[in-house]
Amino acid sequence: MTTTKHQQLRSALESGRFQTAMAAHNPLAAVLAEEAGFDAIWGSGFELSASFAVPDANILSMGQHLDMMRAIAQRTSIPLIADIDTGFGNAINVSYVIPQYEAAGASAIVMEDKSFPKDTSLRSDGRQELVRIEEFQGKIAAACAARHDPNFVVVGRVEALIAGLGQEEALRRAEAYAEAGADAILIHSKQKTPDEIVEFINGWSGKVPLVLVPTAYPQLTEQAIRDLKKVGIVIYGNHAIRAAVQAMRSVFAQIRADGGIQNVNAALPTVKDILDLQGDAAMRKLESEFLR
Ligand code: SPV
Ligand code: MG
Repeated sequence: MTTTKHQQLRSALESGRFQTAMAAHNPLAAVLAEEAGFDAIWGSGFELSASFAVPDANILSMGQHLDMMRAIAQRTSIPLIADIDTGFGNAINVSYVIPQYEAAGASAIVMEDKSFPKDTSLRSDGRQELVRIEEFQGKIAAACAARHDPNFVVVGRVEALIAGLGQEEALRRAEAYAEAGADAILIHSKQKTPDEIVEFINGWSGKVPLVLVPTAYPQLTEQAIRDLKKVGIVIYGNHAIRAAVQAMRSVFAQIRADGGIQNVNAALPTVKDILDLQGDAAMRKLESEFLR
């Protein structure tokens, strides 16, 4: 029997095999992340919002995110970890949301303990309002009960450090969410050094593995994270969209400056490269088999 993407992710988490996940805002970014050797795709709300040029604050609908997750899962063979923000409502909404993400091909969801509509975590002076611990436990339990495949992974995301509520509250929430059934805990920090995260990790019981998103403290390398022991997955939360913005800005500016594409052309991927990424070979095969 072949191992499914869900099994692959769960067995890595349970056996302590460290996983890296790269953000994607569309299937092309996801294909490139898989090609680069990441273990999983992060179906980032921040990236998708940015790709629509709107804030990451539940401005996009769940349907827009879900459709993108389905498109990403169809074009990749590594597990997809879907960012479902706050779960789009209360525990009842979560019960209906999870089967849709599972059917779309996601292998995991990450749900955060903020109130709906959320504000993005890394914005300075963002509106960071958390729901009650018991309420979020209900949402975690609802997510676990709603999955069809027991290998589908439910990650509870603690925003207490982001909200400035301190280590004790963050640890209390993490413990409560693991108690409610979360398979892993994403602990987020926007401090510019890893100190806050390292302190949390040192205080963590280790009941379930942790997930980190080191955007704000990029100096924490994968090796340093591994050495901290309790972390199962590192997520690079926005590097696909930032790379895309950098590349487009630079190429667009050069074309304007040069008055044409004569100088940028050689430095860009070839059209053949893009055709390959589009899956051209598979279509040619279909043509030769079925076009009569
Ligand atoms: C995302 O990528 O959408 C995340 C991570 O949730 S962060 O933007 O850092 O909150
Ligand atoms: Mg997000």
